[in-house]
Amino acid sequence: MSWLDDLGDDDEPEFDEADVRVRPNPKANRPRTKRRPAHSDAEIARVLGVDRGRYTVLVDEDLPNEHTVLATRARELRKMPIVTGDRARVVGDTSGDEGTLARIVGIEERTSLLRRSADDTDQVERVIVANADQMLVVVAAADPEPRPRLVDRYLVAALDAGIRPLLVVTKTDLADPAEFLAHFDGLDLEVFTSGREEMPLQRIGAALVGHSTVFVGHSGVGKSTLVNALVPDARRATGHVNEVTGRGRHTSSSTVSLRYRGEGGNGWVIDTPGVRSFGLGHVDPANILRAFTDLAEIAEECPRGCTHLPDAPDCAIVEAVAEGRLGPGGAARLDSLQRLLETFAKKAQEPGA
Ligand SMILES: Nc1nc2c(ncn2[C@@H]2O[C@H](COP(=O)(O)OP(=O)(O)OP(=O)(O)O)[C@@H](O)[C@H]2O)c(=O)[nH]1
Ligand SMILES: [Mg+2]
Repeated sequence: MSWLDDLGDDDEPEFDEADVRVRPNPKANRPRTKRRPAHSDAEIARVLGVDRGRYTVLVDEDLPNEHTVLATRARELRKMPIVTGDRARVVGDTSGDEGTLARIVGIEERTSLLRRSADDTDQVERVIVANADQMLVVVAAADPEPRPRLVDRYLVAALDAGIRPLLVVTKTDLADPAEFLAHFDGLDLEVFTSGREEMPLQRIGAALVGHSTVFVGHSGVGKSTLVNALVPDARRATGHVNEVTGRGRHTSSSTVSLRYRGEGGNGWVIDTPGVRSFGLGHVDPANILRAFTDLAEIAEECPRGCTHLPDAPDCAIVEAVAEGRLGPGGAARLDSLQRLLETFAKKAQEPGA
C-alpha cells in the first residue's frame, strides 16, 4: 500500500488530541534543564503530505529501512504551520505499523518558505511548501487560457522566497505558445514546452535531480498529469477542464511530495492544488530586484526610493538601457523587471489578476 492511500481514509478512528497533551511550563522563559529534555530522542522526518491534521512523514530517508509514518502534531506547537517539505522532529511510535501514530514535536529551521497572502478570493494566508529550492510554474497554452499576470505573480513569489523559477507550457497540441512565451523573453527562465504526445520528460527530469521542486499553476493546466508521467507510482488523480468556463475543477485537493528517480539521481516533486489567485501581500519588492543580479548592481546608483518604473526620475537602470549599455536583451530584461514590480505594486487593486 502506498502512503498516498492513507490520505483521505475516512475509516480511521478519531484521535484524541488530549492524548498528546504536554504539561504547561510555568518557567517558560528559563532555559531548558536536563530534567525536561528537548525531545532529544526525536527523529528527523520529511513531511510528505498533510490531510485533516494527520501528517505523513518519511523517516530514515535514504536508509535501507526508510518508511512512512503517520503522525499528529503536539499541542505545544499550537497553530504553527507544518507543511509539505518541512523537516519535522517526531517522537513516539515511528515504526509506521498499522494503527500507530507518531507525534511531531517541532520542525527544523527552513531553508525557504513559499506562501501566498490572503486576498479577495481567499481570506486566509496559506503556507504552501517548505524547503523547496525550485518552482515549476505550469501554464497551459490553452484550456485554460494562459494568463501572463498569474505567471508573473508566481515568479514574484518565487523570487521573493529565494526559489528558482522554471516554466513549462503544457497543451502545446492545442495552441502555439510562442506569443505567450514572448512575455518572458527578458527573464533568466528555463522554459519547457509539453504536449499530449511529446512531454519533455528527460529535460524536465534532468532539472529535478538534486532539487525539491514545487509544481504550481492554475487548476486544470496539467500539473498532476506531468507528475504522473515523471513519477511512475504517483497515481495523482487528474481531471477534466470544465468546458463552459475553461476553468479547472481543482482535481488535486492536497499538496504532496513525491520522489523523482531519474537516471542522473533523485529529487523531490511537490504537486499542489491549482489556485485561481496568488496574493503577494507578504512580498518584499527588494527581493524582486535582487533576483535580477545584473540590474541590481546598476540600481545601486539609483536615487533613494527609486521605483525603477518607466516614469522613475533618474533611474540608473532605465538610463543604462536607454544608452544601450545592457546589450540587445537589456530592454526586455528591464521590461520584465518593471512588469514584476508593477505586479507587486498593483497587488491591492487586482488580487486575482
Ligand atoms: N490536450 C492536452 N491535455 C492535457 C495535457 N496535459 C494535461 N492535459 C489534460 O488536462 C486536464 C487537467 O490535467 P490535471 O493534470 O488534472 O491538471 P492539474 O493542474 O493537476 O489540475 P488541479 O489538480 O485541479 O490543479 C486532464 O484532462 C489532462 O488529461 C496536454 O499536454 N495536452
Ligand atoms: Mg492536480
